[in-house]
Amino acid sequence: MKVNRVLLVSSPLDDDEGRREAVNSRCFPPLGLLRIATQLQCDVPAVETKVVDGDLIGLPAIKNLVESFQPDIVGVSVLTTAYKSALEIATHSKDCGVGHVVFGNDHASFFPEIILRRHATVSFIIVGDNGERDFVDLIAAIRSDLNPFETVSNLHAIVDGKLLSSSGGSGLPKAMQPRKANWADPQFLGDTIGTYQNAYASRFGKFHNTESVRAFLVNNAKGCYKGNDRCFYCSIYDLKIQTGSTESFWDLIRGYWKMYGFNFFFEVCDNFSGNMGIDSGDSEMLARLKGFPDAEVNKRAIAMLSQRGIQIHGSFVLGGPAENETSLSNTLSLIKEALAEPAVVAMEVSPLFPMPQAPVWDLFLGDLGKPGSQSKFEQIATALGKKQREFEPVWAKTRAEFSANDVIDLSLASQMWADHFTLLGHAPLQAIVSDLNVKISEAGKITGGFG
Ligand code: B12
Ligand code: SF4
Repeated sequence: MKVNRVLLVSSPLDDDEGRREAVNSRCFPPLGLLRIATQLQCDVPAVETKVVDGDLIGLPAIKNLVESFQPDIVGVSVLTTAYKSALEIATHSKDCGVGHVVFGNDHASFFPEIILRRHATVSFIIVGDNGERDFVDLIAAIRSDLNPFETVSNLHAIVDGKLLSSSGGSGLPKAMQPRKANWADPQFLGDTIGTYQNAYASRFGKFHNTESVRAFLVNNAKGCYKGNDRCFYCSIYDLKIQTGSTESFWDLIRGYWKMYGFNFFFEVCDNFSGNMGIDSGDSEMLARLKGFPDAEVNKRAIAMLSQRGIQIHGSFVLGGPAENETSLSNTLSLIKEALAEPAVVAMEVSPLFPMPQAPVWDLFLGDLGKPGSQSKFEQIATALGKKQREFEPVWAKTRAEFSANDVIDLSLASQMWADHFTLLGHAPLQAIVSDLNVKISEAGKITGGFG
């Protein structure tokens, strides 16, 4: 098939009532897509590639672009919170005669078969964290009319009613060599690079003592050391550790600085990044959420960062498993202390959202088969003062709503979680989150979050 034009779209956040943006939303471009576009241009230069950020331009503008650019292939980056928009983009693309729509990123990776069976508008799903390699191999295969399942890793599609899947890489000759261009070429952003950098500077510039900060994303390390025992709410598809060379990383930083004048870099590694997951001020809650039972560690970390002049974007989760008045009040005290700390420049307080792949998802659906799930559940049930059988009617409802379902109503999930798995309930928690957001703004910090 002829492939002259490829459009890569980061799906915009679904328009759900009450959803808030992250503190640095629209301050950074979609790095994963930029890296895919950069690699595509390098390997298949004949293809014209555009990258667009749905959160920046919105769904109607994306649809217009599909009409005017007339791509042969549309690749969509799909997170759980942006899945409904992604389906709309797929439908519109197919209506406009696009040859193939390809979904990638976390949400697509969770449910390839369900998505492909339910939505004929989605032609392929590439799961996992190596889009630079796998998407580029797919384009090359389609252009050469080769069977993509022989040359592309992590690929899924329905063919003649059957799910076809290629393995995770080994055995496929091209995939043996990862071709990860760490370089993400800012030229794909055109003028919008200024839009992002101005948004960052106007929101955070005052904390850098300068308005001339020019921020950009980089990523030299993926994955997390807690891969086998992930945090209770962690909904990242793949936590396998992958790192690039330190030398080429610094070359990259020097290159961005010299060529483009970028002078502030946000490393978005899964396990450490610009956002500090403080989560809770209660030791028992921290043990349940993150597996370390010491709220003092958080306080010491804040103090140490502050002493060294390192600014903190802190995030807190309210409504953890069996959250009660005491644990909440410990967290509220820590939030109060953090608000008085000048090094804390941004704070996100969110209710807990159960999302796929996270340990909370299994407990929420009563799927206790994984190692450790049963004992985790029993501890939480004891703290809630309930017997396992009392959860059966709740699980019947959560399974009916969320099992084997690609479209997740996150507001409902969060509400059902807080009502049945905490001692506080959803409505009071929501009220506290709203009140805290007012206080965070009044303290001169940037507010945002999830929920
Ligand atoms: C930076 C970041 C942001 C930035 C994004 C900037 C931007 N414009 O992209 C901002 C702050 C704006 C943001 C917003 C949000 N984020 Co965010 N974000 C991240 C973070 C920290 C890094 C992402 C990144 O750039 N990684 C580096 C690049 C190189 O890798 P990548 O994005 O994974 O892309 C690779 C593969 O996934 C794949 N791929 C990606 N897209 C595609 C598309 C195709 C077609 C193919 C084939 C492959 C492919 O190939 C890429 C290259 O290897 C991740 C956590 C993490 N470390 O992954 C959370 C994360 C992705 N965010 C998350 C969430 C929840 C949000 C928000 C809802 C927060 C909010 N309240 O607004 C919004 C959602 C925005 C949206 N439209 O969906 C969750 C998603 C969970 C889920 N199950 O979906 C994550 C995993 C954090 C977490 N711990 O849970 N985020
Ligand atoms: S939330 Fe962060 S620290 Fe926890 S398992 Fe996920 S990546 Fe690792």
